[in-house]
Amino acid sequence: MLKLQPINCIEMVSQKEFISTYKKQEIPVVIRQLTQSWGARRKWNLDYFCEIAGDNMVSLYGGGERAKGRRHQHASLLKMRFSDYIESLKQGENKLRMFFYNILDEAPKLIEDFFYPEIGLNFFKKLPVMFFGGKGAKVQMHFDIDLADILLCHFGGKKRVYLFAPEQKKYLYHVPFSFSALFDVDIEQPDYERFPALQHLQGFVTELNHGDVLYIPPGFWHYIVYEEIGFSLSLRAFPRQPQALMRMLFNIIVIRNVEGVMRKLVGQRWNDRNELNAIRNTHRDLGLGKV
Ligand SMILES: O=C(O)CCC(=O)C(=O)O
Repeated sequence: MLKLQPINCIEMVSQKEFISTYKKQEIPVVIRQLTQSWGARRKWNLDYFCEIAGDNMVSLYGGGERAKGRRHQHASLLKMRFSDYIESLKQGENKLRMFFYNILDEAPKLIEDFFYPEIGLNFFKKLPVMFFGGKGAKVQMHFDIDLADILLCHFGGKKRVYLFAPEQKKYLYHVPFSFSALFDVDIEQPDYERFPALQHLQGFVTELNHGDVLYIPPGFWHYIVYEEIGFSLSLRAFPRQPQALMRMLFNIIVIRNVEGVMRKLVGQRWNDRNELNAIRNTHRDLGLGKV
């Protein structure tokens, strides 16, 4: 059955230790006190965001639905005022999420509330993005197209994060021309009849609380469940080695565009074919018989 080990939690880390123990070995870790001196740790709550950016229109994603037909797989579901979204989060269960919200463009005042930590990563400072989610929101299993080293700095209520190293891809029902697993792959309630390969999966799990920072090594797959309303800031460092850089560019320029164009041209048949192939390829490669 699916094997999960808890992600190591430490209070603080020096640059030297971070590089040798975590970055070089690609081991995820939660660092609890890295945000200790940040204004964000004291200030970031729903009312504060409302004050800073309440009038902005924001795009919302998720809602427990996969993108169908000709709709882009990462298209937003709807737009609303940030303050209305925050109000709706306060009402209880809410699966709508804000995704990849670039605060440099959208709410630059928030930049004053954090620092780029000196832990040996060369951060890309034009992309401090935030993610918001309501109680019960889930993030489909995926890996990040830019293959970045990520610090996911979490605030607000608890959220559970599952991580899987890139070599676990063979068990994950990767949908061709995407960066995701099949939408129905639910790590918390795995359907081993439909997806028997999940039984071989090995990964990591942790619960992030206000102020915790999770290091996600490049290419790690992640699946996230918001237990409560939460918001995370992601700081990213792009790959520098030529091979990884080429893979990142290939993902961004080729794969993403092929998927976008084919969806537009072919529609749902393209999606159905890729979803079927996710199962076929996985079972074929593992010798699990025909679909
Ligand atoms: O925390 C979230 O809502 C999503 C984070 C994520 O998927 C990412 O950093 O790629």
